[in-house]
Amino acid sequence: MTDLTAYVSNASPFARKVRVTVLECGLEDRVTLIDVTNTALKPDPAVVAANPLGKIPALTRPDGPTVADSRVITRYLADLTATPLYPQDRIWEVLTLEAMADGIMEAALAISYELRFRPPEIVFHDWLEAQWRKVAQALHVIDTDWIEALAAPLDGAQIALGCALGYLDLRHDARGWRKDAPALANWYARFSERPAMVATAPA
Ligand SMILES: N[C@@H](CCC(=O)N[C@@H](CS)C(=O)NCC(=O)O)C(=O)O
Repeated sequence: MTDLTAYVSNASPFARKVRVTVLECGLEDRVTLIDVTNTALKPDPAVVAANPLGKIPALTRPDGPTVADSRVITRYLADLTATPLYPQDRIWEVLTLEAMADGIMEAALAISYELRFRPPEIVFHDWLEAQWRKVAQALHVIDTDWIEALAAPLDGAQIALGCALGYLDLRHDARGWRKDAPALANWYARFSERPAMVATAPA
């Protein structure tokens, strides 16, 4: 029975969190994925109808309001299937690391938007570098303090981090994030081989 609909796109790292979670929770038969082209300047009307913020991912369901914001959707899907992606005994670590991964995506996406939408003559280069510093600082802290946490059974933070690193490869490969985060690079090399990551890799 397909009763849930998720608005997603191939390149969006936030939407990829949901696409990976659908697969990891075995929900492919219940969730219809609708691929949209959605930007702040040209939002998809169906996305705005589902989520007034005009952002993807958004998940509509028959028995309540649209679930929006990737980390709310992933938790909803995990809860629906009793998949332990948010284990109570380490919930604050998982939520904190997921928030850090989402923050990496936000900063990386802000760089992409600045370069894609602002006329080249008024691109604010200091601001681009300030956003990249956030990414680099977060990667350093994860590489230094969080590698042990990444060895735990699959959770929502690992999914978010995998999608954040995949997005860095997709849009900011030239920055070479791996050279300053070797342990994280090792973890990601293994994590990105999970079938759900392979199946959702941006084309
Ligand atoms: N905090 C949101 C961020 C979602 C987000 O920024 N999505 C982007 C695509 S990657 C988007 O829809 N942007 C359109 C806009 O900013 O209006 C989440 O975790 O879902």
